[in-house]
Amino acid sequence: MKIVLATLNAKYIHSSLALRYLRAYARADFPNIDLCEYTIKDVTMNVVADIYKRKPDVIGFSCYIWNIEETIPILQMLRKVLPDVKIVLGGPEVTYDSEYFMNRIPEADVIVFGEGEKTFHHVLTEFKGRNRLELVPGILYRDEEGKVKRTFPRDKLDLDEIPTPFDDDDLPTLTNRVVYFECSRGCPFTCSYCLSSIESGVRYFDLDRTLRDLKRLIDAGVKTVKFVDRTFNIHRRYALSVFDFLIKNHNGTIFQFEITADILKPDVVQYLAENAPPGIFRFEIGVQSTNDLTNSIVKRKQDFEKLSDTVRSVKASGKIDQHLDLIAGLPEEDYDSFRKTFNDVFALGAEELQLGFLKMLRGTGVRHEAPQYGYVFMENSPYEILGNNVLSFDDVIRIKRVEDVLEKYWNAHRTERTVTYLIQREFQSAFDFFQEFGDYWEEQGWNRIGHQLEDLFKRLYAFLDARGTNNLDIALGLMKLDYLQAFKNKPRGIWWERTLSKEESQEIIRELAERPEILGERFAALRLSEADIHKHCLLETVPFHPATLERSEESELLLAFYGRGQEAGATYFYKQRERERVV
Ligand code: B12
Ligand code: SF4
Repeated sequence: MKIVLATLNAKYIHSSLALRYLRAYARADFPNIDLCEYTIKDVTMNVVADIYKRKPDVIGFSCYIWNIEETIPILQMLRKVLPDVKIVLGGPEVTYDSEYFMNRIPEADVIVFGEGEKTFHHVLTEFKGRNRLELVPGILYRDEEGKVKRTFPRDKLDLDEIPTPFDDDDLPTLTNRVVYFECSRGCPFTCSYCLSSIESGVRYFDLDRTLRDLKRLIDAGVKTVKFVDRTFNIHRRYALSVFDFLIKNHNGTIFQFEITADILKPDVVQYLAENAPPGIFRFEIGVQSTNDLTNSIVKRKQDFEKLSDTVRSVKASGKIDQHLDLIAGLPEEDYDSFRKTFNDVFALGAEELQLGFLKMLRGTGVRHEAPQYGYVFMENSPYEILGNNVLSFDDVIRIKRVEDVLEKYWNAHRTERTVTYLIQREFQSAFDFFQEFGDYWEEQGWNRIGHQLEDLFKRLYAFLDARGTNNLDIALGLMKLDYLQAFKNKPRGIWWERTLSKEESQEIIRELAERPEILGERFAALRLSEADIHKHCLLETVPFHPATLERSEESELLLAFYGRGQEAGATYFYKQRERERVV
């Protein structure tokens, strides 16, 4: 029996863990399985042609919120060109409201709900044998008259029954993609917007097996591993063992974890602060909302004080990047309350802050309770909200404008100095900066055109200028620093008007070549000749003292040095200029 296991990943860089498990579990009895990963951007016809040419008897498709709308047309075409093929669907998107999907997708023979490994194997066994699908727990199927029937749910698996999902011949295809990895299944929490809250209990893979699998990924040269455990740190000892193992064995692989920050114990943070190699771990922390009423409605227990302590301590360690998530549009969180949530969380200073909108996932509590809070939302996936009784559609689109500039100007790490300064000194709050800028961005029609790095800076400057921002020259100075930092080599052009004439620059360079100690010992130690300075340095002035950002009486000379073989960014040297003298 020839089997194709297929899915459309969100992007090429992602990979499907589910398909790898299904194959691993079935393979001993059904060795002829092709694992086919496409993306949601792939042309439907090409996907259909690729599956068709494999001449499968059974096709298993993995369905998620990000691919269901693109998967359905593929199934419709496959049914036409392979009329006898058995089509089996599984995955979180079809696990709930499965009858709806059996009706919407008449091409599907079977839908597997919940955990799929054992059930898929069982379905294949029935296809090969007597076709008694009514004996398979955990599915919906069509009986002889075409009626949709549902069987009882299957008991949960003992996870160690599942063979490792990572094959030796598969590993080379994964090195440059994100490899998803599970230590556990299930979440003890009950957040009503999340599918993981539906199933109770947490099960673990045997720790030694976990460490063995991780070692294989590291040895294969995989660049990024993302743990998909719902709350990685719920089991303190298990988590510490994994951290400890990775600290000793990481070999440059980057590991991302979803952490519940308010329960991460200070001793674990301290252990990581002391031992974690910089840049190897990354924490994703869902904060979602700081509004107590909202959190209690969605049954999310969260101690924001403790969460903040953890985020600050991790940040202070300087070793682990943190990515904090917010959800706009939760029940009873209106525009002003969301503004507060945003500002509370932004103040923690995490490297990234992601603002998403509530999605009414099939199967979740918030979807069941939607009428109670006046929700209107998209009919098809991703079921994003369009408003509710306290948040109008106008508010939703206003907040979308915040999301847009937040991504470009904060999460992309291009304008950190400038934005931090503006928020601290020129705007009432972080949210107000992003909102005002986002509104201006849209008014100018910039959301309809592309932009190079230089445009991002010019647009920020234009916005600050148009609203009559105080101390615009200081903001401009910081923008210069942020801009110059983005290059590995001396940039060819700059977007602002130079403050030093050619003659002045030449004179300064001559003087610096003769007396490099003017810029301090570190600069002198570089031993640059006049030609080197011309080639590797860029001279500018900024109107503030670099340490305090207070306005200097005389402008400050800035030298940006782009060293040979330097990883990224410029090294800056400063010198206060004196009246009557060039330097
Ligand atoms: C990795 C991941 C992503 C990746 C996608 C990777 C990819 N392949 O392209 C990225 C980061 C892009 C992503 C994005 C989003 N995600 Co996501 N994501 C996950 C995550 C963390 C892991 C998925 C995974 O591998 N799990 C492990 C495997 C083993 O479990 P599984 O996928 O459920 O598979 C089992 C069964 O479902 C079944 N099964 C699966 N496929 C098949 C196929 C067949 C034939 C059979 C028989 C059985 C079967 O058997 C498997 C083994 O038991 C899950 C949470 C989680 N921990 O599962 C959320 C999750 C899948 N995501 C979710 C959501 C809501 C999103 C977002 C909408 C979030 C947002 N930003 O608002 C976005 C979507 C973006 C978009 N474009 O619309 C929801 C799912 C909603 C849904 N109905 O699909 C989940 C479950 C999170 C949650 N708890 O609510 N996500
Ligand atoms: S949001 Fe996180 S903590 Fe809450 S139920 Fe989902 S996985 Fe668990």
